[in-house]
Amino acid sequence: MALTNEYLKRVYDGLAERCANEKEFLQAVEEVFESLEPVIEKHPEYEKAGIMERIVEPERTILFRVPWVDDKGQVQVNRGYRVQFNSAIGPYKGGLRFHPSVNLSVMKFLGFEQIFKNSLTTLPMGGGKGGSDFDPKGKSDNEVMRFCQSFMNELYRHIGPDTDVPAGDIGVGSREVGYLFGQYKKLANEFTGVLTGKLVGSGGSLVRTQATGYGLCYFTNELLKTNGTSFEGKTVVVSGAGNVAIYAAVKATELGGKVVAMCDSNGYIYDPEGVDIDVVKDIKEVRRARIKEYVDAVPRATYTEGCKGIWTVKCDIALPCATQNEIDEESAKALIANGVMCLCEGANMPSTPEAIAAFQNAGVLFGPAKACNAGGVATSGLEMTQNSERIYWSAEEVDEKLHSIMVNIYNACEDAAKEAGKPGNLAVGANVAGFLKVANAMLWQGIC
Ligand code: NDP
Ligand code: 2IT
Repeated sequence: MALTNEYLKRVYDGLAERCANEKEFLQAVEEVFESLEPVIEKHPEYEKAGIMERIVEPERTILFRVPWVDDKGQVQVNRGYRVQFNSAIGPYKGGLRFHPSVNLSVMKFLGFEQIFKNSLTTLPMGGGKGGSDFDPKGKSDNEVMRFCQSFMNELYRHIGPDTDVPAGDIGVGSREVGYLFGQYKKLANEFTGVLTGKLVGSGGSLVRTQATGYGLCYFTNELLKTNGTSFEGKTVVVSGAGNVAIYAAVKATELGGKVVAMCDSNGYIYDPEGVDIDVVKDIKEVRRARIKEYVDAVPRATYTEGCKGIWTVKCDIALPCATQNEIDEESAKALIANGVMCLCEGANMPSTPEAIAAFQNAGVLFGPAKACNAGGVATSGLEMTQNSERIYWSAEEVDEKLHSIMVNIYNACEDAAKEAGKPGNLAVGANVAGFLKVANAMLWQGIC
């Protein structure tokens, strides 16, 4: 679909010219702009205040050198990023990704999406993202520690509990957050909630580890319920085997689904009896090994090289939880041909625009990432609240709040989709509902 609104088209075309090399960023912007056409037509004040020109430009982009010494005594240099995208409704908030594919385009797409996702949570958090092209895979703990310390030596001057609060994402889990937090504490000489995803007992919130995966299933469950069904008895495919995938698989199983396939970037496992999540946890969380080892522990399962093949596994519900653009049109068609009835996105932007169109045309129930995976950052927001209050909530209390936030997000998306004349289109609903609060805050704060 091409943009028809004159203002949106002008802003998008200008951006496409200036950011011609930022493919992922332009993809994320175009998807949001397409959804916002009816809103922009209805609110000429947004054009007058240059809201769209401003919202696509990060407030600040920090790019820095991260030098460190490997175990052989050799100097290594990586690139560090922090994109402080929008602070209209709160301090910048969003994860850090350590992966060789990280570049400015990836950082900006993630930061841009984060603005609307954080708005949907209803908590006071602006949007940001950061990371590095550093690859933690195959590095020793000491190498990871030295890298994290060097990364924080620069980042610390740009962040703070009321300024910018990073967290984890791909390649950044509890180990990395620990090293980053330790170095921040040393440099700033303060113990504050400057990062989320901290160790429970050292400022961290219960349920943050599980939150993205659990939240994804709470959202999916609402969508299924609205359509008169549930996880009960459904076959589920979950891509990835990291933080989001593992806890999505746990909750989907708890809600009565049978998870039959999971993957990492090398290949996928198929277990017709239902994946034994404890085995996956041991491989990925404890031993940091490869998913193919699953078949050593569970001989009834099979392993296939290549992660794309996971989308040829027959399922009722698909939960992509690995990375951006992991589902292209061909994979979408394979899922549809195999009878998928619901797809909810745990990863950020896992479906290409062509794949989304295919799902929507085929009547597949579709839950967009910025709504479906908002449970992670929402629980980060709850961690910030606990840190400010200098108090810890019980697991039950956090889980209950997470659950009600996800139900509220689902309802907000449904209502906004209806209001925008696209009932049932949760992708439109998420963009519109997320955008309005940010745009109105920007209007209220003047041109800044
Ligand atoms: P992890 O690093 O814990 O796990 C990532 C998983 O995805 C691994 O199994 C990894 O395989 C696989 N993966 C990563 N990159 C690729 C790739 N290019 N091709 C195929 N597989 C890949 O990350 P998370 O689980 O935290 O993040 C997964 C997704 O969820 C990301 O899109 C992230 O942005 C999103 N997300 C995360 C949140 C969080 O709270 N952590 C919150 C909201 C969204 P391998 O081990 O082989 O690299
Ligand atoms: O994409 C995301 O929302 C995250 N990686 C979580 C961010 C956070 O601040 O908890």
